[in-house]
Amino acid sequence: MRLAIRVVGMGLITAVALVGCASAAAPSPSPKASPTASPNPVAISIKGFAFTTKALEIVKGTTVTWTNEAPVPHTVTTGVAPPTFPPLPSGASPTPTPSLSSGDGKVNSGRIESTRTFSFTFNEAGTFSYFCGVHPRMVATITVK
Ligand SMILES: [Cu+2]
Repeated sequence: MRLAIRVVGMGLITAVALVGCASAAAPSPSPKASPTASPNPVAISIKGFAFTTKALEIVKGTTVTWTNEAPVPHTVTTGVAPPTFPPLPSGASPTPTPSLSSGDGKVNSGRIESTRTFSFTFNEAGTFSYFCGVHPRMVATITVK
C-alpha cells in the first residue's frame, strides 16, 4: 500500500515536471498587440461645403479617408485657413491662376474631385487643424493620441 502511494506520488511529480517544462518552452503571450496590427481606419465624408466630422480623435497609425460626396472639388489641407486666397507673389503674372493654399505642409490632398477619396495615415501625435483650400471656411480638426 505504502509503495503504491509512493509510485503514484512519483508519477505526479513527473507529470508536474513535464507540464512545467512544456509551459516554459511555450512562447508566452505578449501583453501588447502585435506591432503590425493597425488601428481601424476612419472615414469622413465631405458633403456640400462641410467636413461631416468636425472633431475627430484617433490613435497614432490610424488611416483617415475623406470621400468627396459633393459635386464640387475640395481639399484636405492642414494648417490655419487663410481668410481669402493667398496674395500672388510679387512679380506674378497679372492673369491670376489662383493657387490653393498649401497650409502647413503636413497634409495636403490637392483637389479631391467629386466622388473621389483621399487617405492619410497619422503616425504623429498632435492636433491637426485642417481646411479646404478651395473653401477656407470649411474647417475641422483631428487629434492624434
Ligand atoms: Cu471645399
